Amino acid sequence: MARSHTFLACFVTAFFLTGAGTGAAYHTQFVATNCNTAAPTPTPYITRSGSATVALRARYEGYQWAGGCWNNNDRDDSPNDPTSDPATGGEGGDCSGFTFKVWRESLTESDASFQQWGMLRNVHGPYTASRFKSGHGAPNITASKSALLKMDALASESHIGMIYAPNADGTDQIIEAKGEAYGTNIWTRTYRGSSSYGGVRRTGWSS
Ligand SMILES: [Ca+2]
Ligand SMILES: [Ca+2]
Repeated sequence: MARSHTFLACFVTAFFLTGAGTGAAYHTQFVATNCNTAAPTPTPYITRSGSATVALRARYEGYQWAGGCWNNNDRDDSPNDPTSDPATGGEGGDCSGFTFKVWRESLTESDASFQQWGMLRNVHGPYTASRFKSGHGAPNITASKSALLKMDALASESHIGMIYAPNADGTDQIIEAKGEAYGTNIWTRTYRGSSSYGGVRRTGWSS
């Protein structure tokens, strides 16, 4: 995927975050038809393995720029949306929205508590990939790439993916919402070895 395309696919501005979920959906009408605005459930006990299970529900589902709502039928219900439009209302998170939900974060940036969002709860959260990379938000810190664990993340200025499992050769199996043409899945990536990427950790895990 060309760098410019990745940037386009994953960079979400505050303007678009403000508008996400309120714009008129078109194309497949996935969000308008299926998604909700339910309050999250506070969860005092959170594990990395449990978070991986949450992430796997999104595997094989769609990708939506600025999105954050998906089902669990192992198909992209909103393929081929225009990649230049964050308001198409299709299925899926984008890279940072997917991370926000899997890490069970609060919409309040000063709140580091764990908040469980339903799959069909359409929410992106306040963070872009770039902001995750910088450790913005009370739950998030930058971390040494050599110390990263399962469900920590690797982030660049334009993309973020979580470590599903490290590989023996220094690459990782990354679970990520990659782009309109790719959806959400696990791929072997070399982010850990790339100078464009830094380590990011969600703090506060129970185990
Ligand atoms: Ca689906
Ligand atoms: Ca889509």
